[in-house]
Amino acid sequence: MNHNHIAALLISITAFSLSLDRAMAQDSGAMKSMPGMRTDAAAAPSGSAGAKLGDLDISGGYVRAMLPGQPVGGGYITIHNAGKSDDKLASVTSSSAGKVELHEMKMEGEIMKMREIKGGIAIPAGATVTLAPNTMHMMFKQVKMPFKQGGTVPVMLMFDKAGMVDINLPVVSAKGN
Ligand SMILES: [Cu+2]
Repeated sequence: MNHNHIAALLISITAFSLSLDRAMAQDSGAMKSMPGMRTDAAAAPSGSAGAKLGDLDISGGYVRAMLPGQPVGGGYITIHNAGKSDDKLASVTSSSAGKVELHEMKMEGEIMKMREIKGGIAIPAGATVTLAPNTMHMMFKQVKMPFKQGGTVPVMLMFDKAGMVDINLPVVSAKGN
């Protein structure tokens, strides 16, 4: 994908969400007055999992079903730190995978690449950190049984301050919905 293609893609996405906003605004006056309303492609699918752990509000957790032959799985989650001290997602483990790594997506020249985030993900006081497609994800390696839509994948999240929490992440479609 070259820069022109990316620019064209961004323009078409913007045009799409603009026309969608307009359509919704026309659809009902009530919707217009909802400031939180967004056409957000990275929104977590319905049925996603969460938990409360100390000052942390964890929500929107899910994994994607794995396509045949796909060796690794991807998972996403949102963490809000309502407390006054910084925290950090230090590591993730799962009984469904030999190991779970934290990865980030980065443009290297014109190619989107992922790489491991060493040392965990900072969750600053007051911040909301979202692991979402195109930003960060949990990468499941040495997966025992390929993730199937409708199933669940148990994870244990370990935070430096808040401690650890078990969450069962639902498996949604490979497309993420
Ligand atoms: Cu990855």
